[in-house]
Amino acid sequence: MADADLREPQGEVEYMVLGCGSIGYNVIEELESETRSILVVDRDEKRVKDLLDQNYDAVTGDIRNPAIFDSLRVPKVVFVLSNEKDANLAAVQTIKGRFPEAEVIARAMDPLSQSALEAAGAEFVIYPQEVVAKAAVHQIRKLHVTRIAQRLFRMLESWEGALGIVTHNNPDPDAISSAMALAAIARAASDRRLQVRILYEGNIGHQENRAFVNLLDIRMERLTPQVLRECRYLALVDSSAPGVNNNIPPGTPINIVIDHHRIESEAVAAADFVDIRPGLGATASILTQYLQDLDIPVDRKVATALLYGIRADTRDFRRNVTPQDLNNVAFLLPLTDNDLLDKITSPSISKETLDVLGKAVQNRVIRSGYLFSNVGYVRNRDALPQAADYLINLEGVNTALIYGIGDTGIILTARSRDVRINLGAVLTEAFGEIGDAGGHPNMAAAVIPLSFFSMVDDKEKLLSLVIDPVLKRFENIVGLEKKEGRNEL
Ligand SMILES: [Mn+2]
Repeated sequence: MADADLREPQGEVEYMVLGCGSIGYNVIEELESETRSILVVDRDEKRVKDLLDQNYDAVTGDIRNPAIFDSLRVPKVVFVLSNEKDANLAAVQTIKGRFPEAEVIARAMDPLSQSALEAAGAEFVIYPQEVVAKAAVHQIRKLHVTRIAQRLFRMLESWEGALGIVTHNNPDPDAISSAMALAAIARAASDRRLQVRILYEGNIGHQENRAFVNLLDIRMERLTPQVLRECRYLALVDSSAPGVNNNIPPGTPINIVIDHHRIESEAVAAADFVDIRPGLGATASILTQYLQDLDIPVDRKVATALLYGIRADTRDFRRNVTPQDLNNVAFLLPLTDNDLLDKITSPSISKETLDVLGKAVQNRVIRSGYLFSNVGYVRNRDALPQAADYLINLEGVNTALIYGIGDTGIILTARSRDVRINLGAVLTEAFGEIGDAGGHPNMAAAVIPLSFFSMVDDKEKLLSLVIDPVLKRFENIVGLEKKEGRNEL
């Protein structure tokens, strides 16, 4: 091929820029830091002369004319950036037609030419107006977020005394890690003048959550009226108002609310600082962002806790997770303690959970793909869903209903792999009127209070007396009662 020989020998060029107005010029300036191996083609002779004066390689030519490429060696990367949409489209078509290997980045003049350029084979099409609009909105959001964190910091800076950080009842890793991070921010802001106390009610049931608290050595206190009086300031994390899934008496003044749950406006406390972002997968994600924005050093425990909090609330980054959450995870990753994280996620099973699992396996009754199992009296409710998760894997089982009796009533947990059944709806229909029920199509739970029977000592006997009509409601709705024969396993 003779085409390359027509020009002065210039060796291989890495980039070609077609059309060198203001955008083209900015691109070559940007590329300049890594290479001078750039060839510019522009039809304006004066512009080409200016570029040559600045020591750039440039030739005069109309990029609409396919013949100009006869005498030019087309490199791997071509920027098509003139401000004429027909010229850009023609150039992309010629290049893609003749040099399919070349990677083409093209400038669109409007949304319509954007799709035409893509159809012509451009690898990447830039519509500058859109890029500017996106950057502008992104920047202002970033600025707002940073301002929010700074406002929190300045507020904490001015406080003295005790700050109670209250998690929701039966706190989960999201709530606990958020409280830890807020405590770290409060300490940094107040130069340790603020005495920070993390408060909770209920229990920490699931063995993974207990491992989390123990291994990270998290100090938490019970939320008692006495402790509440001692705290001059109160913050709520992962819940939005006093009395909303926490034991603070409604009406108590709250200073800080940080949450990610979608809520009605009445359920948000009037506080000095409120940051509720239902878009995010976890409250821990919001706190992680504060730490980044404020440039506060994050210690290993806090980073590990936050990462675990985000992971748990998003079910291993599969539920309600946003790019923002993943950015925050990326920030935390190098700061976390991997060994610790491993230990939390594979904790040893507590004796009670093991007992419940054992009873669930032993007492199972299977009928037409439905597994029922009575686990008797249970103190730790979290054991039930774990048993159901385990038994749903049995061969021949599509739906598992595990039930037992707690201190206040009958507890049922169900799991299903059967796409025809909506468990949440079934349990609500069966038990919604006589108790609390709800859930998702494939996992649901119900609690039926037994207020009249709380005097009974032998809870298991009580359960065996009342369970038949209870199960009947479930069987009727799923249509199980019509099928004859009990093939117990
Ligand atoms: Mn949460």
